[in-house]
Amino acid sequence: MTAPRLILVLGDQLSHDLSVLREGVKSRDIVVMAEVRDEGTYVPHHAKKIALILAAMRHFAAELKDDGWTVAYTPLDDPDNTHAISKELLRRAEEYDAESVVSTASGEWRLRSLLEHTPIPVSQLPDDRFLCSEGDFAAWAKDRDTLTMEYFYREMRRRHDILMDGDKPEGGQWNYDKENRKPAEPDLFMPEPLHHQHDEVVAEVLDLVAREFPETFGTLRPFWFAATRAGAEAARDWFMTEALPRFGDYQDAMLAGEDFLYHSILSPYLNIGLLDPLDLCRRAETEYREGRAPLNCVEGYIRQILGWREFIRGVYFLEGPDYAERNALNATRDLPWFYWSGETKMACMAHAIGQTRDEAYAHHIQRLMVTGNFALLAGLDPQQVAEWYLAVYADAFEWVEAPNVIGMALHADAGVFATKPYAASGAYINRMSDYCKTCHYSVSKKTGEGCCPFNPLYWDFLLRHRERFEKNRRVSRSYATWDKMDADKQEAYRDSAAAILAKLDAGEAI
Ligand code: DLZ
Ligand code: SF4
Repeated sequence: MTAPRLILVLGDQLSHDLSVLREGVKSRDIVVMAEVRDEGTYVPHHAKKIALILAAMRHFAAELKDDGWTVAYTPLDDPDNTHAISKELLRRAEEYDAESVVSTASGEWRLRSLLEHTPIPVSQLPDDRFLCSEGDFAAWAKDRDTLTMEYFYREMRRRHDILMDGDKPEGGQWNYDKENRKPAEPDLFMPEPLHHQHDEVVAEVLDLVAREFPETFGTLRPFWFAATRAGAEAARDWFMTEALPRFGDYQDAMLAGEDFLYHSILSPYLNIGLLDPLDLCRRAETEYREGRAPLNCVEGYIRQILGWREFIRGVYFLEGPDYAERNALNATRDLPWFYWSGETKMACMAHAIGQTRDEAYAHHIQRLMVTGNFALLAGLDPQQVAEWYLAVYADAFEWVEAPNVIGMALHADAGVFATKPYAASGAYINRMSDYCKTCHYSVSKKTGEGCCPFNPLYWDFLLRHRERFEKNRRVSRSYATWDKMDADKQEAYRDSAAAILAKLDAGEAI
């Protein structure tokens, strides 16, 4: 029999059909899994995110053992732990007399490169848990001037035969987004996501995280994420019946005190491999076909998974290792401390950040149009902002976080796929939420003391980047509005923006 190989399984690769497990030989190879400090601290991950990953890794390792694999598992507090993935591989190679390692390619350029440079040869197989391979995405993108998610999505619908009526889209339209922008009203019957009971593994991991990462961001307890496949599947079934039928209508809405609305909260499970993307799409489609959920909700949900999620990953790997370093708008302002503390008088920011601290979760519009929009308008350094998003969300891994932050929210990639900067004044937040009602600032006040900071910062942002954006058809109207404004009003906007930015620079809370 040939020498054993090590099979590396990372903390976001917890799927039984992982390419490297399909390739491995149970009777010969050793699965290596390691809880290491390097992965826990390359950004200051949210305590709940670390706990979810470690608890799910432990459950997955137990499932592999039950399935007949030999698993060399290093707990975080093992005295022999070297606290780095590549060093753990070397240690295990010596222990098991193995000369090579196979892995499924990581979702981050950083780890891919680290594994390439490990002294023992590591071959990295494609991660085919995604529905569009990196090669297929590159072929689709080749010869296109602009990368448009909508066209990619249509091809994915056809290719995977999801929500199709022959060769036409179900219902006659590909996209029902126009129906999905309703502001929400408080509703006594709004569903609460499933809260999973702790088992022994979770209880032990929570103690471990509290002990080993005492300074990390975020509230650890109460902890209600599932850490097993069965738990994640129960959360999936809950979403399909309880929230999907209203998901679409209110997917962009925000309400104070309602952290989840009709969102699925499945992305943390999906992104570590406990759920399968095609299965989610097919189950959502069944809800529509059997008359339990309307088409606009089901299509909107499927678009997030089959369209947006695959597209975004395609962009990350197509654009290359420097993608996360881009800063096309030369934004250099430091991330204000209130992104970590939540201590700001802006109610929208305080709500989005406060719930992020407590739940390691905020939905897409909070991320894009509140914290992301503020970062764009205030000219915050994209790398500091990206690090924040990567750290604070339980579902954040760089393949998904970087394009959403660097590309979509901050336009720091000069518009690889976003045709305009997602800049908005307070009016947008007021339309989509009830945050402004209780805010220290007045959303209807455009300038001066007590004005909503988003109002002057919006104009200041557009003016700072006039050369770049004024010919953009999707923004040019705003420049025309500015040009028609009285000089006094223009000056008041400029002065108010300068005062807010000066406060940020002085480290003062706003
Ligand atoms: C995010 C994370 C954390 C916090 N801890 C571990 C760990 O201890 N061991 C491990 O194998 N993976 C961990 N991960 C996930 C990796 O960082 C992940 O594979 C990369 O972010 C690439 O997506
Ligand atoms: Fe946010 Fe402005 Fe509304 Fe306050 S007034 S909640 S800062 S948008």
